[in-house]
Amino acid sequence: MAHSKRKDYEADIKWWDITDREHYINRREFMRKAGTVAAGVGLATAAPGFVQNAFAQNGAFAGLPGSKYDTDEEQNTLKQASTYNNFWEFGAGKNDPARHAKDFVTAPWEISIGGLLANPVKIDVADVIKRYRDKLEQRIYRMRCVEAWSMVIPWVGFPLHELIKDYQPDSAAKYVRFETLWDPEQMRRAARSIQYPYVEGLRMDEAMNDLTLVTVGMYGDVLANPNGPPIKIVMPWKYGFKSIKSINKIEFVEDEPVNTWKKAQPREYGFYSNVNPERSHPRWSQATERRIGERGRRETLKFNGYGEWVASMYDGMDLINRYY
Ligand SMILES: Nc1nc2c(c(=O)[nH]1)N[C@H]1C(S)=C(S)[C@@H](COP(=O)(O)O)O[C@H]1N2
Ligand SMILES: [Mo]
Repeated sequence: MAHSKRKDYEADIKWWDITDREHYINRREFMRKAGTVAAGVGLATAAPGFVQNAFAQNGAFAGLPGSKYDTDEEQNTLKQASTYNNFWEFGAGKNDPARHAKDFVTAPWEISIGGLLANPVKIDVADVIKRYRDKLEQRIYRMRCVEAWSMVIPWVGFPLHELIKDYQPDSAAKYVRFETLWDPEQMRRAARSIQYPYVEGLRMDEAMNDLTLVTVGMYGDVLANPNGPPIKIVMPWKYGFKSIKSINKIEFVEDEPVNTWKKAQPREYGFYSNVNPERSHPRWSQATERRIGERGRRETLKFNGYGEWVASMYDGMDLINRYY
C-alpha cells in the first residue's frame, strides 16, 4: 500500500491551533455564511444516513502519511463505521450511538494523566494534538469485535509509547489504566448491564507496543461521535472492547486494572482479550467472523493477523484457559 505524502497539512488553520474548538467551529460557520471560505473547505453537509459529527470539518487530518501496518483489504465506509457501533454509554443497540450521541459535547476536553509518575497533569485534547502533530499518521487497521463481526477502518493517531516516554511513569508502574468520561446528563440512554465509567487497561509492554494507537481521527477527519471522540486508544490485535472510547483519564498503576467487561462477565471476558480463533466464547465460536458489508464469513486470524508484532509478548502464557 502506497504511503500518502503529507500535503497541505501545515497550511490550513485547524481547531487545535485555536484554544477553544467550539469557538473555532462557530468561526468557520460564520465565515461560511459570510461566503469567505473557499468551496470544498466548508463544513460537511450530511448525506442521508451519514452521521454528522458536530465537529466534522472536511479533512481535518487529510494527507497524513500511512504506516507499515496498513492492510490493503477493502476499507469499510465511514457510514458503516459510524452507524454500526458499540458505545454503551449511548445505548446497547448497534444504531443507538449514531442516534443518541449526535449532541455529545467533546470540546473542551480535559484528560488527566496521573498515577505513578512524578508530575501528574491535566491537558486538553487540543494541546495533545498540537504536541504530537508531527507523529500523527493514518493507520488502516482491521477491527474485530468479540461478537464475531469485523471492519477495516483508517484511523488517525500516534503511538501511545510517544506519550509514555514523555510523561515518564515510575518503574513501579506495570499497567496503564484508562477511563471513559461518565456524564449521566449526556448519556441518559446508557445500557444498564455494565458499570460506568467504562474502564480498560494494558500491561506496560502492550501499551509500549508500536501498534497501540492514541486515536484522534478516522477517514482523514476527527472521530465521528459514535466512535469515541475526541480521543480513544486502538489495539488492533485485541477484541474491540479493549479499544476504549472518549478517554478522560490515563493512569499508570502497579496492579492489573479491572476492566469493565471482565468485571461484568469474568467467565466470558478477560483482561488480555487477544483475538484468538482457538478460544471460543462460552456462547459462540471465534473461529470465523462476519466482515460488515460482506456476504459469508471469513476465517478469524490469531491476534487478528498482527502476530508478527505482538505474539512474543505472550510467550509461555496460556491464552486459552488462563490469560484470555
Ligand atoms: N467507553 C466505551 N468504549 C468502548 C465501548 C463502549 O461501550 N464504551 N465498546 C467497545 C466495543 S465492544 C467495540 S467493538 C469498539 C467499537 O469501536 P468503533 O465503534 O469505533 O468501531 O469500541 C469499544 N470501546
Ligand atoms: Mo465489541
